[in-house]
Amino acid sequence: MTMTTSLAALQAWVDSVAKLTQPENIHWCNGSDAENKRLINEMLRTGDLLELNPKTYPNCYLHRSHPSDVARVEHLTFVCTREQGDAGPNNLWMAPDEAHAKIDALFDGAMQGRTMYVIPYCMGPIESPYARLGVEITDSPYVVVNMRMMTRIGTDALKRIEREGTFVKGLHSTGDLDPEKRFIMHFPEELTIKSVGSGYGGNALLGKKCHALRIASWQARDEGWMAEHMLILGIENPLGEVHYIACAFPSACGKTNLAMLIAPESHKGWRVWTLGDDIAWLHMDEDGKLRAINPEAGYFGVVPGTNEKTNKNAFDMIHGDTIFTNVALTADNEPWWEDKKVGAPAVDWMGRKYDAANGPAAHPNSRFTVAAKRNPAYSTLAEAPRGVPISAIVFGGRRRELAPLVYEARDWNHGVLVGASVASETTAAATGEVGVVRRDPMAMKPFCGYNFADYWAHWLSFGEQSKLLPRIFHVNWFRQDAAGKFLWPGFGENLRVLRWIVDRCEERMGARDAAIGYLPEPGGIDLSGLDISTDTMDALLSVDPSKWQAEMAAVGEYIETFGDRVPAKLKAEHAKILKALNGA
Ligand code: OXD
Ligand code: MN
Repeated sequence: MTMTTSLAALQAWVDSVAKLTQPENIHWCNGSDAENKRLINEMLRTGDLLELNPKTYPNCYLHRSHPSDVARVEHLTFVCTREQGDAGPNNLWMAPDEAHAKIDALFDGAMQGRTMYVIPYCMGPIESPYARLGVEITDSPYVVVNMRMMTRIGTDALKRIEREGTFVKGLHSTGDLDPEKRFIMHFPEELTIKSVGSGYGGNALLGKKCHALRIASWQARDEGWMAEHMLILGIENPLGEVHYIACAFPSACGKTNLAMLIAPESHKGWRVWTLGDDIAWLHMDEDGKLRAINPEAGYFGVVPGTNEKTNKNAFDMIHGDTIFTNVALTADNEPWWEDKKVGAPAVDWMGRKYDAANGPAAHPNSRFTVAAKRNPAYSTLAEAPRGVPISAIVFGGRRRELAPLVYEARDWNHGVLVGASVASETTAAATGEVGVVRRDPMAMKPFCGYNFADYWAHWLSFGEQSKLLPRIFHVNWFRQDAAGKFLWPGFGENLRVLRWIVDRCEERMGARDAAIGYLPEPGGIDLSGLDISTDTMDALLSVDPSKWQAEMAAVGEYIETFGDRVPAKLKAEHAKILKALNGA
């Protein structure tokens, strides 16, 4: 085999994978346009991609995945550390030797007759000191073209890998898509990922969840930074001042929509800039400020619900250079999804003639993949090597009741408890029941590559290092009335809540001191031009002490399941809030 890299460790790994998987060809990806075109043409030939209407959706393609392979599979996702306690009760665990043996047996000969692609990639701007490197080996051309949009792949990444010598090894094979032979395994101590039997984004685009969250969270703990499931946005006021905010919400809870928000009519001169829609890497700078980069370079977003009103930026963005996965088609060969508001489905996501009796036309977790630069609200600071300083961290979940529209933690340690207490109704982003409330600390339940108790200790350790940390907030856009109607209009109107958050950070806004933290005072949230009653606002900002006592008791029980490793400081914060609630 011809030598294709000067880094002996990388070449040796590629050779050993080829020996195991026995591909027909090996292709090192350089990330060029020509290479991308060639792969797309090949997939058009094999039927892996279908071309969409070139007039209205130029350079757009549809991919249909196997119907059993449409979401992340948390029940098949493992963290394989030498000590089980290091993976923690929040992860499925397998001993590394056993895991390697099990998964290598599935990789044995898995690439026969296929091409093996070697994708060097960089998570983060290529010149960023905060960026980290990886190489994904895959037998899926769909993975290559998606990774090319989602990360920075090719020659420049390879050069940096060769210079630094350290990279995350990710091995992926689509296998035969038999759900019985599907595993997503992480070996954080070896900076290694092995994924077999799925072509779905979160399982197969290894730079995303597997590297940038599960492995990176481990690396971050060791190196003193944070890898989080957070969007990053800039909010610009009419004076041109910009504040940067990082928000952690569980999957399919509107991170992409918030990151691309368009100010409502009532807010002339306000703008939101997108830096990232899913993942933030946070580092403390010399002054003690937290700075964020988005390790990704594209969006892998949920399509249903995207329309001119809910997210015009996304709607416009995905009219070109986009790969759709599992959407429906109109008679004009345009992509179609529920709530698109234009057109009608002719063919469903499985390729059948559309029949409402078969359920939604597009899969509820159908996705778009698109380069971030296509976003009209894209902030060029997403390319800044040192990222942006973060003023506020915002947690949130999908809660029909209980959690108010917004509240602020008293300080960093309390904020860590607020993050650890996040719970949300499950969505179609992962296989399993939808709509049940589950604990999802920091929106990282599926993504934290180590024991949550240690992760909370890591979060708390930042509070000891700096007095200039971001303030921490919690939002809930999803509160409903007794009839199941959403109380808050959401989407562009969420800007009003972001403004309150920025005003709090700038110390130009008072707050009501409640047992759970600081809440907006009456009039604190600017409601000009919004048709919402005082009763509704009262309901949105109400804190029911007995429901909150029950909630905090449940949080306490949940934290206890992590045993002795739970930091005493977190328990002390919990006790404080419980006491305040009991006195309320
Ligand atoms: C995602 C997810 O795809 O969280 O971002 O599932
Ligand atoms: Mn996500």
